[in-house]
Amino acid sequence: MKLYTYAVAPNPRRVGLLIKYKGIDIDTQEIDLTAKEQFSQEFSAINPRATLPTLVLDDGTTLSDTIAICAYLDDVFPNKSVFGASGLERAQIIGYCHRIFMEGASAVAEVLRNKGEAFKDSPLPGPLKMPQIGELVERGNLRITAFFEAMNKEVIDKNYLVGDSLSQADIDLYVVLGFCGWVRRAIPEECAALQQWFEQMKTKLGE
Ligand SMILES: N[C@@H](CCC(=O)N[C@@H](CS)C(=O)NCC(=O)O)C(=O)O
Repeated sequence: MKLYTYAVAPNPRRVGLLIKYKGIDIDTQEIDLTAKEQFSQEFSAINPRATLPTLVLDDGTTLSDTIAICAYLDDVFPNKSVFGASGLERAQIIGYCHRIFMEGASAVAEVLRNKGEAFKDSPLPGPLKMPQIGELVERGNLRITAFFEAMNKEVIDKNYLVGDSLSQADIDLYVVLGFCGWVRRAIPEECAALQQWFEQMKTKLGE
């Protein structure tokens, strides 16, 4: 199999930290998003959605959604599973990953991509061209505040979001809290449980 990635970007980081935590080795190629390499003819033939990460299996099957890639890799490399010890834990972990993506990552992307030249005509990932909407920057910031508050409640008196070991939900929350920094949003002081959880997770992930 081969992983196409751009290691510093948030969705690729969700996979990168999973790979690092599990200590697995995968053939990897960097596609430079700042150079718009995702739109090259060569990469468009691999993933017409032009997004990263993308995992191509040996039989040619392509996975182009982070949660699908993570679930697949966890299944193929079961050592140190990050998808739970039971069916219920697996469901809870996937639920958190979805929520963190929808409420956190997409709020940050709303702020980041609806202003400035870098994402002009490209407020959404992929080849779709459309105008930026300035008002979404303000709404995105409100959503980030709500995300911090909601996640603060989720981690009170908890080492991990689900169960008693590190999961993909923890990796995703850690990555998205870091992504908030891209739009100069730090975890607020009043979210002390979340600040503490983030610092502890940094150590656990060897960051
Ligand atoms: N559906 C994808 C979305 C991944 C995504 O948005 N990746 C970003 C990098 S974090 C990307 O490829 N952006 C390409 C672009 O901005 O054109 C997933 O869940 O993995």
